[in-house]
Amino acid sequence: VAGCRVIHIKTIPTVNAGELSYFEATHEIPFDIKRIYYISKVPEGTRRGFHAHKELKQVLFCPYGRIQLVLENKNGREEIELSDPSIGVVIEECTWREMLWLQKDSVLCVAASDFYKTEDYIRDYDEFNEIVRKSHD
Ligand code: T46
Repeated sequence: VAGCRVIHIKTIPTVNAGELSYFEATHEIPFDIKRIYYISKVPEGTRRGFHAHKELKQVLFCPYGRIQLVLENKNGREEIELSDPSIGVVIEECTWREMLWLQKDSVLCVAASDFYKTEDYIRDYDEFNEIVRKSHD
């Protein structure tokens, strides 16, 4: 969906020894990173998320496994599969997200624009829709 976009994380392969991916604070990431967190040890078929953020922007990436993202904002709804360590998704504020673990133990890493603030969460889908509708007026 517009406002969210896939980015290519710079990745250096080493012959027969895997690859190394990195990203630096460049124009690729439209915010300063204040927090890193990751979600691990998740059974296959688990769904998480089901919320949006009022202000927070994030980059999501999956260094191991396969995770489906469902993103929804004022521009529509989109599904993106994260299964390549060199791919990230920038998620802008006011975007509803749902994550489905397609493979056991897949790891979801997140770089966020701010510290953890409970008051920034919109956990009610009706409230989210109301905010999106108002931003259209
Ligand atoms: C998001 C998606 C992709 C903290 O104490 N500090 C933190 O920095 C975070 C992220 C969470 N928490 C606590 C809050 C809950 O008690 O950890 C627990 C699990 O969090 P939550 O249920 O929000 O997890 P997800 O997977 O539904 O959502 C998380 C992030 O919260 C959210 O911002 O965008 O990952």
